[in-house]
Amino acid sequence: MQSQDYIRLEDTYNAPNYAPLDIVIERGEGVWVWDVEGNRYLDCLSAYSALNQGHCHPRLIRTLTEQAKRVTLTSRAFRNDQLPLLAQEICELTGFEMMLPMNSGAEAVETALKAIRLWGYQIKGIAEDAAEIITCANNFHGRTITVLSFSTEASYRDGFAPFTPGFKIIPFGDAAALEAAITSNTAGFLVEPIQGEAGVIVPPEGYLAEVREICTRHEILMVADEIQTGLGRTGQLFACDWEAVQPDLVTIGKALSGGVLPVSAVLGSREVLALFRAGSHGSTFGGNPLGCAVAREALRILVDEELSRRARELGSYLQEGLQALESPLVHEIRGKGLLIGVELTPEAGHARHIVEALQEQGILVKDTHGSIIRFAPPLVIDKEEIDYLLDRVEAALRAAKTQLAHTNTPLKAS
Ligand code: IF1
Repeated sequence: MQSQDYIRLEDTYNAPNYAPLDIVIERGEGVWVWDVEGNRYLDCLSAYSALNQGHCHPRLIRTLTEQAKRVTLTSRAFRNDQLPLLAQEICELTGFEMMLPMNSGAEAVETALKAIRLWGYQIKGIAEDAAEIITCANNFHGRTITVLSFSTEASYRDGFAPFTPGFKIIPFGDAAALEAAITSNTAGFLVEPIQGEAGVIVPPEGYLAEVREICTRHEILMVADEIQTGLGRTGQLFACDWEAVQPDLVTIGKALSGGVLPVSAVLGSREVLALFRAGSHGSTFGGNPLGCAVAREALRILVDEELSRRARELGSYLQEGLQALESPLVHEIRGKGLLIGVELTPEAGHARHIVEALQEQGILVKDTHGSIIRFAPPLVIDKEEIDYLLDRVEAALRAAKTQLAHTNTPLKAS
């Protein structure tokens, strides 16, 4: 079968809740993927930062297959020999006291929201049903109805009402707005240290430290969603580490399994996470031994291969390289580590055009909000591969510029 055959099948039998690029991936290794025709591409999306350790890392595949032969799932009705070790290792690595394992990122966020409310009622003493949680405009925390209740993106929300009450939305990056929004019923503040889906929006320096201080002073929980920014992506284990901030709760997912299986977790203090009681929360697959074994190895790879340091150094190298292209079509380059957003000028037209040109050159990236291209390759990328990427970005931007000069109209998405 050829790519077109797979695309036709997918479009016939699979719900159309995505508009993917027309590339059908068959195989992946490190930073590279191959389509069914055998064309090779440099993956600069990393499944939205889930593949920090690269595609099919040999150590992860070995752990996966070895554990799969032993036992894959016990449910939490019984104990297994992997969950306790993951919990211990993750706490020792991150400095948190406890973990609560789930599967998808959205589930980890839902879990954190439940933890905030438990703490609000039981510890802070908020009156029944009155707890409020503050969140930020342009956030992305997942797709469940409760999480969409505080999304500000119409395309994610439309048609899915009624929503869950109890959320307040303030501007991102504005510590004064947080302070002003807090009432005696506020239990927590949920925030992405860098807003990923919004277009790699980095808050003003000092924001996270100020948020920490405000949350402590007003006795509310600071909850950082590090599902996209965590586990090395921004050049530190957590993006909050850039400001030496320890939130009360952190959600992680994506790269926790190195892109092998859905494994997510909430990390936090005993004071908060020990409020869950038997029966008050759970998941059939959460904490399964296969996922836990893979996550343990994924974390060891992060440490052994110094992926945070790589992201920091190679991220600067890539950002500087993009800057040095001095393309007139680029409005701004921003980000931290290997989470980089390139915002095009209005003149450049729809970013999808450049994304498709890059695909033809063997580079996989994704546009967001029409004008932003996200570069987030696996953290195992090396300097030569970044040079390879920069050459092709330069060519794509130059070709787009030339085409613009000829047509004199902004490029449209095809
Ligand atoms: C999609 C975006 C990225 C996340 C943060 C929780 C979740 C995500 C900070 C939920 C998920 C994803 C999911 C994927 C696309 C993607 C995305 F463009 F939509 F926003 F990464 F930038 N918190 N992000 O970024 O995790 O339940 O998906 O495991 O929904 O299409 P999940």
